[in-house]
This record gives sequence, C-alpha cells and structure tokens, in this order.
Amino acid sequence: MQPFKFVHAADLHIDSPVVGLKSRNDVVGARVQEAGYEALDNLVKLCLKEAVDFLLVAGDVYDGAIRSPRAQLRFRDALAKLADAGIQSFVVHGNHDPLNGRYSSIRWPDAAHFFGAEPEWAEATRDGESIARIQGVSYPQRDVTENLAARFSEPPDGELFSIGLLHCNLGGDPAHPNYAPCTVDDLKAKQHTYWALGHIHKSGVPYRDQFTTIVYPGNVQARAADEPGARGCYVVQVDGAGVVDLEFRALDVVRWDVREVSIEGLVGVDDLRDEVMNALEVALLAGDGRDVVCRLTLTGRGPVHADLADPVAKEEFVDLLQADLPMITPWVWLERLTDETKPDIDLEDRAQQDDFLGEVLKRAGSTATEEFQAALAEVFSGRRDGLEKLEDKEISELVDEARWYLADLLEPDDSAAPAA
Ligand SMILES: [Mn+2]
Repeated sequence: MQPFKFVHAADLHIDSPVVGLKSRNDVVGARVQEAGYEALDNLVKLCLKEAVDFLLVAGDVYDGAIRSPRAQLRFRDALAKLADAGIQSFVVHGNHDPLNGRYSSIRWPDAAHFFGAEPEWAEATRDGESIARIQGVSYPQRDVTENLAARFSEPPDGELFSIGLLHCNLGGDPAHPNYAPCTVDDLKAKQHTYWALGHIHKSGVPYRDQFTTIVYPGNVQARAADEPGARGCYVVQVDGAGVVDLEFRALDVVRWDVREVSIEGLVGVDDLRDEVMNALEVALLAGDGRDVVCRLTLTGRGPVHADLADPVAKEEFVDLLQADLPMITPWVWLERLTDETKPDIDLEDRAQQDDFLGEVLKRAGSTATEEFQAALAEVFSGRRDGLEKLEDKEISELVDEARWYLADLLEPDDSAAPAA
C-alpha cells in the first residue's frame, strides 16, 4: 500500500444566510456574509499547500435547496483549482443540498466525483495507480430518515484502503436533525477503515481503534453564536501500513466566541464597561488573528444590576460599547450582551430580616414543592393543550426566580430597586 494524504471537510454551507447577527455595523455584516466563501478559499489553499492526493466533502456543500449560480460557480472554481494541481475531489450531498434541489448546468472538472442516490464506489488514483477506494451516497431529498449506512457494502478485498463518505447523524444526536441515523456498530460492520462523516457541525473523532476511524470535521465556518470556537477540516495521512494520522486545521475567518462576565465586585457602570471591554480583548486574542464576533452574558450579583434593569438603558449601553470598538482587522464585535445578573442582595441573609420582604422570602423559600403542585393543579389539569405537569426541579427554579423578582421589587434600598 502506498502512503497518501487527503483532506476531509464537510458542511461548507456555501451561501448561508447570516443567522442571529443583529449587526448594525456594515463592516461586520459584509465580512460575515463573505466568510463562508473565504473559508472555502482557505480549504483549497490548504489542499494545495499540503499537496494532498484528494479532497472529501461529506455533504451540505450548499446551504439552501435553491442553489445560487454564484455558490455553484465558486464551488466549481474551487474544485477546478484542485483538479489543475492533480487533486481529485469526492463529494456527497446532504439534507441541505439534496439531489432533487435546483442545480445550474455546469461543466465540472473530470477530477471531481459526485456520488448519486445509491451507494457506489469510486477510486482515488495517483499517476494512474489506485491508492484508495471510496464509497459514498448523496441524499435524494432532504428528509432521509432511513439508515443509509445499512446500504453500504463491504470492500471487495483488502488490497486498497477503503473510505465511507456519508452525511449522517451518528448516535442520533438530539442537537441535530435525525437524518440518516446510524450507530458506530453499523459503520464498523462495513469494514471501511475511515468513515468521512458530515452533518454534525462540531469537529471530533467519535470512534477510533486500530481497524476503524470515524471522523466529523465539523463545518468550515461558524454561522451563529451556537457554533463557537475553531472551525475547519482534518488533514489525514495514511502510511504504508494503512495507519491513520489525523490533524485538525482551522479554516474559519470569523470566529464566534461566547463567554461570561461576572459583575461581582463591580461598583459602577464605568467598571462594568472596563470589564466588558477586557472580555472582548480576551476574545480577540483567542481568535488568533481572526475577526471575532462575541456574545457576552453578564452574571453574578452586584449594584450594577440595577443600572441594566431597564431594557432601553441596556441597549444604549451596548450601542455605546459597540461605537467604541475600533473596527480594524482583526476586530472584535459585541454581538449581544445578555443580562443574567441578580440584585445586590444575599437572598438567604435578607430572608432573616424582620420586615415584609424578609417574611415574603422566608415563606416562598420554605414552602414545599407539593404545596405549589397543589396550587397549580387547576392550571395543569390537562384541560389546556400543551401544558404538562411541572417537575419539582422546574418549580424550584420558578420559586427562585420569583424570590429574586420580589426582592428586586420590594427591596427599599435604592441601589437594588428598579427605576420607578
Ligand atoms: Mn446536514
């Protein structure tokens, strides 16, 4: 067996609309919109620089069922650049870009292989000699609930390294649509040495032993705050004995960052501004030279809680911070500031005080959940659609929220009271 090298990517989501970025900044909007294309360029550059033998793309090349000519041409040009350098590409389509979507008529390079709706074999070659065997399948339509892995076949012989290329939800991850669900055992049974998967946007190696390596590279560019951290692909080196070496490589150009800032110990809004700006600076450094979009959540309790209690005042504060950000590449943008702070009160201490609020907090804190269950029985009697009985844990959370709300409302101290 000859040693060889390939890149495994997936979920390019070319032409993905910018989700969840309420950007009031042209620089950020334009950059984020272009980011997917730049990540694709980075993928091509990486393949060329590493002089790999081939590229695998495990589905969701395009974001929408209606593919824009621009998206298809950019992808065609990417594969053509690789073809010019003698690099083959093998592509399957997933739930975002199934075969029954609208495609423009395009001449694809001969070195680009697209798999159809039935699992079929293709061969990767170098100088006319076969180096690996790839079996892949594309989604005929979006909703593929069948276990597509079951339709794969075992390699005809052990002479060539064999790879399965599949867009699927391994292990039925509830965080992702359950398309082509399958298990590690389903995949192992097919005896491919490497499973190049797509669909789950977070990179990882769900299974690995000396016979089988199963890999999700994740998406190449994050699309929203629920996709924080590095995004990229794997460079896979296979030695003469068929041993697999994996290396993750970041391709993203705009990094999403999610972090918390505690207001504990902060006295005034000037302190708060400094603290938020510090957190943004740390996020920028973590981006390693990339532009960064950051979502911050304020936590803890302290006097500045009262400064942000009014939603309008909070938005104005965010506007001010955003206006102060120097938008020079690499920049960091504050996408959202979520306020989960609590008033400057120790609830348990406060409950001990001998006044009205103390009495309310004591009563609410000591009431057993059964009493709340009884009081709520009427509401949750099943007469109203969609209302299910609350768990004890949910009741405790609601009681806790109510106690904080009452403390905020009834505390005579100016610093903790909401604006009148
Ligand atoms: Mn998908």
